[in-house]
Amino acid sequence: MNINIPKAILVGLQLRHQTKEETLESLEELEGLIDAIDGKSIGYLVKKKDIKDPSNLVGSAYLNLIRELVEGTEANWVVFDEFLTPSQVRNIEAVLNVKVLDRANVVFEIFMRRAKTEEAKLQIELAKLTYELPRLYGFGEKLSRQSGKMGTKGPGEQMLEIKRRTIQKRIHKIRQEIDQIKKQHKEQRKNRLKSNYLKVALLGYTNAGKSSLMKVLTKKDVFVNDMLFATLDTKVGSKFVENQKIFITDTVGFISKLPPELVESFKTTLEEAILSDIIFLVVDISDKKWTQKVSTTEQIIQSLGIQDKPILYVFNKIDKIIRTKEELEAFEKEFLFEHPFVLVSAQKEWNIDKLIHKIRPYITAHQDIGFVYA
Ligand SMILES: Nc1nc2c(ncn2[C@@H]2O[C@H](COP(=O)(O)OP(=O)(O)OP(=O)(O)O)[C@@H](O)[C@H]2O)c(=O)[nH]1
Ligand SMILES: [Mg+2]
Repeated sequence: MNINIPKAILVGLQLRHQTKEETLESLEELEGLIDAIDGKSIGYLVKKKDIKDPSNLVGSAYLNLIRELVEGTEANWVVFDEFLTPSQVRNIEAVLNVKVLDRANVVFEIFMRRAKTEEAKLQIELAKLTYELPRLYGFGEKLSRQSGKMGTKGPGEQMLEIKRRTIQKRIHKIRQEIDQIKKQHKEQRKNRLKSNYLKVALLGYTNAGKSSLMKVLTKKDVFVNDMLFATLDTKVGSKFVENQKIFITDTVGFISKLPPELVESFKTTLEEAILSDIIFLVVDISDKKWTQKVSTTEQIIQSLGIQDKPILYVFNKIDKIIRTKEELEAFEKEFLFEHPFVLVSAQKEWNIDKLIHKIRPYITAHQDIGFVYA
């Protein structure tokens, strides 16, 4: 193993309402996320616990066990598959003597590395600071106790106050900058919204093939890559179906246990999706965990408040399950799913015509209603 690659031990909690299977699946995903920030998982631990320990999450005895493991394996990171408070991080680091990360840190790091446009960079910084701000409390308390005097602000508390104000100011500034960028985009969006055209949003788990579908449908040159969170910016392309223009939006991919601050700040990026008429919920059907990934995506769709829009489930990467297009028809007949769906391969361009066919009624209905947006 390359000595420059940090070795990570992963720690997951199995809480009262969870099965071991669920915890392991989440840990497996975390392994992929760590890979994306150039770390290497060397093993994982699952701690069964009814409630999280407020001071160090897993309890002191278990922490000592992790320390022994860290020493024995010379691990560089211990990554917890949870969201930790700063005091938990400090308490855990004090015992383990290595870098402690939580799931949010890893996700923010990936997003920061992937962000290309100014808007995406600002959104992520905003999410990160919003995550950190409430976590500053407690830190000052502890430091100010060291100052001794009662009733006066200790140096720790003053430091905390300065840090808090700096973060608040930065958050304010970022919001202004994002507003500015949004204003620039507004005109383009207004034209699209005012038009009678149908708007389709591609939503789904990261790596499901949303950008690949976008590319096939619109011929727009979007970034496609076999990595988590390849797309961080919403991109809009258009296509003509029976002489009618439709707009298609590619969006950022989802994962389970996404820090809520990130979902919140990505709402602006996902605005195009929020304003769409139909959702294509893209699923990698070759992924053995596709059902869970569908549920996660549905939950995020719900948190965006767009669950009542028509949703077409687009099962992609069917070429990884069946060998030829001829077999597809037989497979389709066997495949049972309770919502409207279509089986496609963006890579082989199988069933793309069928996918388009499915939205034809919406295009017609759209024109009949004569949709005009204010
Ligand atoms: N075999 C196969 N691979 C596909 C298909 N569609 C996409 N891929 C591959 O899957 C990987 C992810 O594709 P993307 O289109 O970047 O996925 P995405 O959903 O946009 O991912 P994020 O932007 O990370 O959310 C790439 O390596 C694609 O080449 C398909 O139909 N079949
Ligand atoms: Mg993409």
